[in-house]
Amino acid sequence: MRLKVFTAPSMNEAMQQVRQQIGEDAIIVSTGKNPEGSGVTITAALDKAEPDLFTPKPANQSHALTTVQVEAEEKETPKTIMKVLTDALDDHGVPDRLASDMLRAAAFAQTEDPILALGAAIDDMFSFSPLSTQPTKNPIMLVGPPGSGKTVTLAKMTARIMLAGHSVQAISTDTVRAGGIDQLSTYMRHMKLDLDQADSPLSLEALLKKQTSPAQILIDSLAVNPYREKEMNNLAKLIEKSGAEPILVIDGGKDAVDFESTCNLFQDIGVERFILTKIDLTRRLGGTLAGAQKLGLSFCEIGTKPEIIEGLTSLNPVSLARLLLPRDLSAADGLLRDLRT
Ligand SMILES: Nc1nc2c(ncn2[C@@H]2O[C@H](COP(=O)(O)OP(=O)(O)OP(=O)(O)O)[C@@H](O)[C@H]2O)c(=O)[nH]1
Ligand SMILES: [Mg+2]
Repeated sequence: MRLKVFTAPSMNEAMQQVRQQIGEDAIIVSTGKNPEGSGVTITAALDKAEPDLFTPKPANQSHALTTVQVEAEEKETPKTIMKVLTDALDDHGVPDRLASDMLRAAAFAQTEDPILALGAAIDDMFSFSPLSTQPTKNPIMLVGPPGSGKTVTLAKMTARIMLAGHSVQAISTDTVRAGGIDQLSTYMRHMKLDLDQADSPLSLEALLKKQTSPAQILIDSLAVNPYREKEMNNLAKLIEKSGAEPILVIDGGKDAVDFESTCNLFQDIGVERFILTKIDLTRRLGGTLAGAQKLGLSFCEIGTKPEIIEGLTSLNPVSLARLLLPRDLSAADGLLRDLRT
């Protein structure tokens, strides 16, 4: 592991030195004011394959280090902000290249608060498009693979919109699966709403043409296997005939390849943002981050619990940073509690 300290008048110039001398793969270990004068310092490592150097060692432990390494190691005690971020991204299985880019962007934030630094990096590198608080002109259709949480998410959205004082027209197109209609109509009955049904693109189109009230129209869809062309074509027709915005509902915890290939197929039928469900069951978000960033998909909302009331939360760069930083269950529970308030 090679560590090197770079000193420059500004963070920008120091980062340029890092890039020139170590390259794009440099891992930023710490940043801060130059303790010996004006300007800033960045401590960078070539890779993170040998984490031992990052762990503070007992003072009497002897080991051969270069002057630069000793200097850098002294600065790493106690745990630096960059060490906190490196560990968090590593724990989430964020692919090395993306983690390195995120750390670099976090270093630019020039803050000692890990949440703000990571939030700034996320703000630079990811996009967010939460659900509108007002009814949208076009219907919203929730789409996704089997069991991802489409129907429950639709019920959560309905509850949230109604609590905000707006009306909702819910339509199910899941007329094939046994119990598909029953599940949603039960939720709707609890909210004293009727559920409309459409069993084909044409019947959906006809139903929507009759709609005159300013209600938010929410459409539940039949699960599709994104790798089956016929199923995706049927879904594409429903989207086309309804003029709805398709929002992908997908559960967390997939690896980067699975997440990206699934999302990519839904992108082909018009998806631009996704709701990430079952966050309460998910411990690693590296695959989601990698896929979202690569495809340019926007984070929309997260499903934080199976219950309908307050089970859906909007995300922004800082709340995503907070979601990434805690590792243990109790910390994550605390975070989810915070997110809901
Ligand atoms: N823990 C947890 N469970 C959730 C969440 N969202 C949905 N679920 C559960 O996931 C299961 C599937 O949810 P559904 O809403 O029926 O999923 P779906 O995508 O409509 O399923 P199909 O229509 O069969 O494709 C149910 O048991 C839900 O309670 C969540 O955010 N957290
Ligand atoms: Mg469903």
